[in-house]
Amino acid sequence: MSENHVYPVSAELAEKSLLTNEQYLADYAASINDPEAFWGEKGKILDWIKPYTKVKNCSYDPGHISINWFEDGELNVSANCIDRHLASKGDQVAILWEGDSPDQDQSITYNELHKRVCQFSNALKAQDVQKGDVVCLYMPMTPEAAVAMLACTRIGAVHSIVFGGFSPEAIAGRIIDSKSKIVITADEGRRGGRPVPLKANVDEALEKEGTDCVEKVIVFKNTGGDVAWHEQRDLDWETITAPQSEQCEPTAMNAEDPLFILYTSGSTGTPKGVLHTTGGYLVYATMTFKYVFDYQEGDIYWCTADVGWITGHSYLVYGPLANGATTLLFEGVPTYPTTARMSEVVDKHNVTLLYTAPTAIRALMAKGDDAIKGTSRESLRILGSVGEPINPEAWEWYYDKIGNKSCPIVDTWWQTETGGILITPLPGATDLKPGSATRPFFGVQPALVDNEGVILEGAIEGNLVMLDSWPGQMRTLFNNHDRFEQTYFSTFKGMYTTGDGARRDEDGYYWITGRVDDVLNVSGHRMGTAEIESALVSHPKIAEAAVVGVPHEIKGQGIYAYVTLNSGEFSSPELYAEVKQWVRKEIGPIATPDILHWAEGLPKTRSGKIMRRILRKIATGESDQLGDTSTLADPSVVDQLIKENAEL
Ligand code: 6R9
Repeated sequence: MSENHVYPVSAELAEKSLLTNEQYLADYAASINDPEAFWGEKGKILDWIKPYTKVKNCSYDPGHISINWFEDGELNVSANCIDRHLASKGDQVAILWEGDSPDQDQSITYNELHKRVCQFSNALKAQDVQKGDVVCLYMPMTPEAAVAMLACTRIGAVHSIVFGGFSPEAIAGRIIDSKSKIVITADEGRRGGRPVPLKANVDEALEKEGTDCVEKVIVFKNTGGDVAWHEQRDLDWETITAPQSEQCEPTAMNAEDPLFILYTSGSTGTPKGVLHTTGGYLVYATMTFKYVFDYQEGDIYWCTADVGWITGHSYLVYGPLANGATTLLFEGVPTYPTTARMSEVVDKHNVTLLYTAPTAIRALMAKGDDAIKGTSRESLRILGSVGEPINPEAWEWYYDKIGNKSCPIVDTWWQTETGGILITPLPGATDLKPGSATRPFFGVQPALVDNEGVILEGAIEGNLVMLDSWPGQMRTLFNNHDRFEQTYFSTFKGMYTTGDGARRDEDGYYWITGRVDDVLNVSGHRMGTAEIESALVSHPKIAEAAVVGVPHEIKGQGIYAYVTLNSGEFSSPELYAEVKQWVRKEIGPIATPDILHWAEGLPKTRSGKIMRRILRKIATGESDQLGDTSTLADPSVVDQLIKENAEL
């Protein structure tokens, strides 16, 4: 599809949306010309216990990276997400829960949510959880996940959510790094008709060395499945919560007090603990939710992301609830029990705003009209996409089939680190081009730079950076400010490095081209090649491994792993399966390699550096475009790999 294919905003849409293009342009200019005044005003979207007098205090100067917003203000996140809505919409549904099985659902009003969160907050307090303590959540997609998050924020505890698909190894790593005091989990989760052994995974994680910071494990009985019980350590959610008072005074938090830690993959080393703080994060999540989804009273909003990812934090829980919206939380998967489940859920709950990922869209697209069979999806008003570049074919299918050619698509570009959406269309303001995330949100100053950090002008491609801070920006890496500075501010001085490449067209629209570093994006999940390699080489028979991404029709990127065995070891179909299983167990199912390539040797420079550029070309069958190979220590390795690839 050509980029000239434009879907202009209709006069009718502009009329009924919160913002027109003229308003966007004027407000955007104001937000850049005077961020203090702009955000000083917009910060009032929240209720403050103590109003701020300072708005922005940020430095991108090398050696002094420091980011502060609304720094003398005080507020409470759960009070903003719940209490302030009680008077006007206490009986409105806050969380609409749809179970894995279509006959299970729940509607939780703001009044009910308030009660549940207060009781659970008191239960946490009774376990001596205090302001600043880190609480690890390893939860299924049930309302209790949101209740636990909000309860943490109510008492000032810092949550660290671990995605329910991660392995015991991965849980342990995050518990150790964050020094979690409590773990909150469930007996089991449910996905696609199958149980997920959450408690068993936690039990296994807590057997690992270094996890003795954990004092208690709170277990929500979700499926009633059989689980081991450690009398001294395990607590039943219901038993400790039911007797608690239904009132719990929200703790006043400074705007810069930590709100949560969320681990994400980088190009090197272990996952990084991205730290977000209270005031700026919530202002930004609330503002972006409102304008990007054009939120209006009566909307039913459904974000399909898991709470274990940043999208599940900002746009499943905090952004929608701070706006007083009804947010749908779905336990299952888009194609169970039928291919049309996603569309069926839309019809069942009259969803008006739908936010999902390209990988889900492509998986449905592969099923053709079965994905919408027997459904009308007439309630839909706006569609959203997040997590990876959406190819124009998938965009068009989403638009035509799911949206009945009548809903604008907001292709939202952002990252765990950015806290909220940075580049996105706004429904009534932005003409759409399939495949483009279009223009910056208020206060966001993207730029493209060359590899030397020189800012590029006009229609051009380059490294995507941000020239100044926005309220939702991460503040540091938990306990590792040096790594924070090194990772995000050292490649190009004085700017935030996103790690993504992008192209800007004649209209100033941004087209994200993907990661420029060694980070893969598999089904919208970020995976560091280094993490997968380190899982591979921890296998006793493996000497060396190199992982690259290859295009994958549904997942966006697939994982292609070159594996060199120890001398004396031989490849076999059994070992192939065993190695895949090994990675699955070390990290989680999402990291399972798609292809293993038994390699006798890897292409290296004379200084011993693996030449990934060459490995990528071989993996994608472009061995006629290897580029400069003059620095190779042993060129015959490459010929051998090309031969082996052809035989895979
Ligand atoms: C929110 C989230 C971040 C990386 C990011 C980029 C890719 C996200 C995108 C997109 C193109 C979009 N990405 N949204 N690429 N178009 N609309 O996904 O956070 O898990 O940290 O991933 O995902 O490469 O750098 P996170």
